[in-house]
Amino acid sequence: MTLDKQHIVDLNKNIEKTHRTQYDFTAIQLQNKGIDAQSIVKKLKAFQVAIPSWALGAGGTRFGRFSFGGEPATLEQKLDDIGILHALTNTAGAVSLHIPWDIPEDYDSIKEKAASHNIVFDAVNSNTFQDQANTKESYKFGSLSNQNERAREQAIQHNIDVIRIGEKLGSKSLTVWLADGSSFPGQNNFQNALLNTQNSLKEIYKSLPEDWKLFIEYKPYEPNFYSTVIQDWGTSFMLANACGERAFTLVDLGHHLPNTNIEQIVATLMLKGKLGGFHFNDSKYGDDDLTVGSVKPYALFLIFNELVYGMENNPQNPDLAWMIDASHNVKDPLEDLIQSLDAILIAYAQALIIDQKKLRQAQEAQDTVLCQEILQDAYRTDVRALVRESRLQSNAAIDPLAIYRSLNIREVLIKERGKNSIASGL
Ligand code: RM4
Ligand code: MN
Ligand code: MN
Repeated sequence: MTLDKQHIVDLNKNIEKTHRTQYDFTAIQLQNKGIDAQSIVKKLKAFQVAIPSWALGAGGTRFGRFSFGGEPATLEQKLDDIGILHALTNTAGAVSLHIPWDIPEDYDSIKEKAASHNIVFDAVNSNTFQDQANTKESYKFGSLSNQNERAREQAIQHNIDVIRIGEKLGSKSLTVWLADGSSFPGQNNFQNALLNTQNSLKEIYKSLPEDWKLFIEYKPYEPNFYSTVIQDWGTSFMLANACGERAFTLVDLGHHLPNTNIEQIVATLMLKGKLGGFHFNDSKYGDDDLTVGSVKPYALFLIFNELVYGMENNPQNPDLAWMIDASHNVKDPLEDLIQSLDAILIAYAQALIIDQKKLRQAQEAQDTVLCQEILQDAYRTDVRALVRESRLQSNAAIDPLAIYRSLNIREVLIKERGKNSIASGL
């Protein structure tokens, strides 16, 4: 199904008046602080987040997978789902493909379909955490780090194949996330595993087109529970440096041990010009892949503060590849993604209204109380009207979730695709 933009514009009329009152109030509040609301709205309108092709279906828990109706069974249908999200929010203008879950059969028609929804192809993701059909070597004991040279070669070749697929679609970056590690002490030689990984990544890097970037993701544990080869940002940073200037670290919010200061990691990487990609989600314990902002919204705001600071002050750092990396086991994925996109823009807007000059002065005066006041004043400002205004100005939905529900989109998709369609993914 394709959403008619005019339909959204018409439905907006029902709440436009209420919205206008709220927006005017917010704009005056901000004006009193010397902030131009329109300039924030402009930045919100430009912010685009890639939707991963594996997030449109039901995610599997470790113990089961609970389907819901109308899941997209083909890549075309996944693009249609992102098209719905983009029409409603104007924030989902990109897709990130996982290979081999989503290898296009007909490149031209896939490109046409994406273009019809105004969607571009962002980073392509390789997958060496599962054995693929028709491959000789197993990744049970690792891929790029495997002691078996043939398994390493196969994994390197897979990454090169993924680059070639991405080239045909207009992608400009490859994301590598490895499940490699060990579950028991003594199982692996740490140094060999790290060296193998470094050499393998350098091989992949050699095949990277000139205008491409390589993103190296890290994660402390899972699926291995004793050690992970690329366990933290430092290891990723070291490997990115070993590869070269087009290799970067990728931060996934769920890939940290509880209470890690992620905002400080962001600041360090951006200062060094080495933060390349960013995966949004939320978590209580680990790689929980929950809706963005659902558990720790203040932490998200503090992270955005560093991202905004870096985007404004670190020209040495490239533009970031933003993506939502979430899994939807309980909610309708489209509703969940609408909530995530909203939470991202809210945190971004809150970070944009921090008075950086005043904060700097307070820091210099060593006035800790005032520093906290400045941050929390921004966090406690209701910026939702700015986010809504950014959507209204883009002919997207003032309230995307309400329109999604009022149009019964899930029911329409079930009618189109059936109750039992299954999306590829985990
Ligand atoms: C991993 C990691 C990767 C994603 C896979 C599906 O935990 O976050 O980015 O590609 O999950
Ligand atoms: Mn991720
Ligand atoms: Mn993850």
